[in-house]
Amino acid sequence: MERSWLLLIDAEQIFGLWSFRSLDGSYLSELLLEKGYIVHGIIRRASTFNTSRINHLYEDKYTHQGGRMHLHYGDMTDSSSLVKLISTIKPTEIYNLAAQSHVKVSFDLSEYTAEVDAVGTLRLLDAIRTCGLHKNVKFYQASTSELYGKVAEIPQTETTPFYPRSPYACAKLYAYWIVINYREAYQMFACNGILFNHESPRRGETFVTRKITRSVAKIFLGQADYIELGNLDSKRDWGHAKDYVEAMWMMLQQEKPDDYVIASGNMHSVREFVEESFSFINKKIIWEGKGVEEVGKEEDTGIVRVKVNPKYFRPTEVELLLGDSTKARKKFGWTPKVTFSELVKDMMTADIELMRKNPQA
Ligand code: GDR
Repeated sequence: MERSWLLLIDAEQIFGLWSFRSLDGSYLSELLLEKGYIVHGIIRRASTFNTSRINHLYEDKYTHQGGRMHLHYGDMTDSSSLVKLISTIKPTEIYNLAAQSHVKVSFDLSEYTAEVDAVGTLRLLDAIRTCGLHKNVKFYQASTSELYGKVAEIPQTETTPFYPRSPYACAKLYAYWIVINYREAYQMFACNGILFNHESPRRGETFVTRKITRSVAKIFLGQADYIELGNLDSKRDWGHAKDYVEAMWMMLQQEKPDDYVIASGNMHSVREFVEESFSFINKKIIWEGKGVEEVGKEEDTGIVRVKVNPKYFRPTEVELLLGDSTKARKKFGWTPKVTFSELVKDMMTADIELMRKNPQA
């Protein structure tokens, strides 16, 4: 296969850390390198090392030299950095995975979230035009199931109306439409992947699935006693990130650009995710109390392992999400391979190993 250039963007900022944290970025880089691509990633400057998820992709992980993986400094809030990178690299595919991607944090950093997630997408599209590459580049936009928010129908498809419920989702709504606008106005090959929650052992520690598997692993090893969570009734359609990055790539290989829902088609509550994680360590959790009084106890010992802390509640919550990815299946044969219990098993196995090696992790 002929080698292609690719520019991969990640500019996620969480809790003041500028870092190449993107879990999708690391899986997508692996997939594209396997396919013979040259991968260019954008990272933000940090005062600490921030490339742990992709270090294994370098030929020389200490100098980040050689091989087909390259990193550059750039930022979604800095147009000239985007123009410089695009004009030098001349990529054929661009995957915009850059975001302040934490929904709860977006209520605190609302303006910043809009700056990166909404206006940042516009800057990137405009940088492509400024470089005169809008007819040559294929563009992928990381859109999200959060757009559906207060859901109008179940399951959600490409035609379900949007009702965003956070500054994050509002910013992503702008990005979704500006991508469609540039597709129609300038005939750009630009696609929105409306991805539902996708997880893995590389998931950031503040997202609920990873928070649960890390804590249950610690409880199993005697390093922690309990976990504190927010809304246990919230329901999500969780899949494995490895499956979902394949869909991103497949979208850009089609004849025409379009928008696609990518989801597992199964929905579970946060409570069920907790139960499944504890069942991996042979513990059954029973629930007592209601609302903020609710606790999860170990059935055999009665020890409290789960507490509810209102500090994790969101001012406006997305109660449930369930996706229907029939369009992607019919158009390019995408189906998820990893089931819900396999996902939990993968994350639990990895976190037990991680905590065993490094209890401070
Ligand atoms: P989400 O993911 O908001 O769906 O967005 P997250 O894992 O943060 O929350 C999922 C649900 O779990 C509830 N919840 C908690 N969430 C967190 N983070 N911490 C807790 O302690 C907790 N307790 C309960 C939440 O209220 C929520 O309902 C993710 C992000 O990756 C987005 O960037 C992406 O667009 C969407 O998935 C698809």
